[in-house]
Amino acid sequence: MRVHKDTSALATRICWVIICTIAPLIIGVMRTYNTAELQALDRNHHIHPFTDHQQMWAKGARVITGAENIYIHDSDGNRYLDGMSGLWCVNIGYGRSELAEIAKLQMEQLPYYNSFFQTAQLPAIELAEELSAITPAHLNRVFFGCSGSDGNDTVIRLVRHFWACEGHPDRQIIISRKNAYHGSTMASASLGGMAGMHAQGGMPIPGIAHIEQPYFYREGGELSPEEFGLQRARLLEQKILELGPERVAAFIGEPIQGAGGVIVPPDTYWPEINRICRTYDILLCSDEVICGFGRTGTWFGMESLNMNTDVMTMAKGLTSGYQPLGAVMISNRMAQALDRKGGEFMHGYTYSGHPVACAVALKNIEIMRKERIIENARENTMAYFQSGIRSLADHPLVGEVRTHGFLAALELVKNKDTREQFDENGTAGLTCREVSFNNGLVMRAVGDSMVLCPPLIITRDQIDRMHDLIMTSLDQTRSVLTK
Ligand code: PXG
Repeated sequence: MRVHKDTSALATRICWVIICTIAPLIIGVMRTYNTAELQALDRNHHIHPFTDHQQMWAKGARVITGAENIYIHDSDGNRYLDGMSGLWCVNIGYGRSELAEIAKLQMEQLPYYNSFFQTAQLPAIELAEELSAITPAHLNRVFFGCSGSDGNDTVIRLVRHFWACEGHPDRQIIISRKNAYHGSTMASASLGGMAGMHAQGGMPIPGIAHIEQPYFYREGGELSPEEFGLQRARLLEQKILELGPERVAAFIGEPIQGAGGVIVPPDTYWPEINRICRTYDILLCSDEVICGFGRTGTWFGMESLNMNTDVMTMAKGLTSGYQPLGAVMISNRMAQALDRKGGEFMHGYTYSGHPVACAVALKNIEIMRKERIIENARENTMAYFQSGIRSLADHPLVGEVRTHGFLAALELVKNKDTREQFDENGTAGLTCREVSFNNGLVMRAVGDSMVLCPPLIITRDQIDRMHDLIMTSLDQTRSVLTK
């Protein structure tokens, strides 16, 4: 009897503890923040990246409160299929508790220590080794940062430092492409070729040159894709000769341009770029921030697109977006030169090799390997996704379909024969994005190209569902635009 009494008293106490701790939390959250209040606070205090604030304030920010698998939820209880993996990054999907657990463990053991001045810590050491293992054999040294943008700043400094070590300090110029996206710092945005970004704040910085992109649909003219690929690649050769090979350090490109609208280059493009870089001994930098970590069906885009990369930038999928982390890998040739003659590399960030971010990246890669996420996608779902997307070429609004791996773009046009756009302001894209959000699907609009980049774990059933939502959204967009 006594035991029974004690047990029930204990149970009552536990119930009270639960009620007293959880109820105020729930009530507190509900009372403190409804959507309108959150939007008002946001409006008053928060500067958003790449956002027209006047437009956003007119309707209020969409407040995202939770996520699982391939879905996100907003503060009004709506659920959306996230066709963009967040911002091209949540490759293994949302809600993997293993990543939360490893972050907690690492925070308890060593929440922070730096890698400056001859110190090191375990997660960064292990991750450096793991990245050497999963990248092609000649890439074995890594520099850590926090993002793709600072990674590309690091690329500029590393390649210039390398050439100085090799006795060619005049090899300073990096060649990039118009409509490329390499980040948002002064240097990485200058590397990028986004005219709108350059128009704000005095970019590009000196020492960077741009050539045209391999955008066949809009710029291919009468050429075949193969001829166009060669022609655009040979612009690199022309630029090198114009600047003088002794002044050029490197060429940088995304294997497939992501933020530029999923521009998949013709098959002839990268092999010709490889040849040109080899001929003039120009370093080839592959910006893998989007194409890395399985996005194209191999660990890195340089593998599926056949690039002879000397330097590789990665971020996003490195942690599946669960922690901010970036990395730059360099070839053995570069590493040896830096070892021999580099001295102190005067570059680094407080959070270079952050132990929590590195621990999360290691667990993310472990999950990808154990669950064969890339292989499964390549063997079971990517081709299925692509054939569904390709079938949308028949839709009256779709001028071109571009797809590779788990990347796709549907370019919307007013007239499929003439490729005429609805207008110059991306109205068609913005309309379609809004309509698809209302239908429960996140797509990104790059101008009038509707872009998709779903988590690699998406199943065939979910792809079917996504396809239906895209179809409905295209039909509704057409009704709005042709009203
Ligand atoms: N390189 C590439 C190829 C990228 O796509 C960066 C570098 C910069 O990474 P960070 O981590 O500094 O953002 C990126 C980022 C968009 C969009 O609108 C794309 C990116 C970032 C934000 C928005 O499509 N890509």
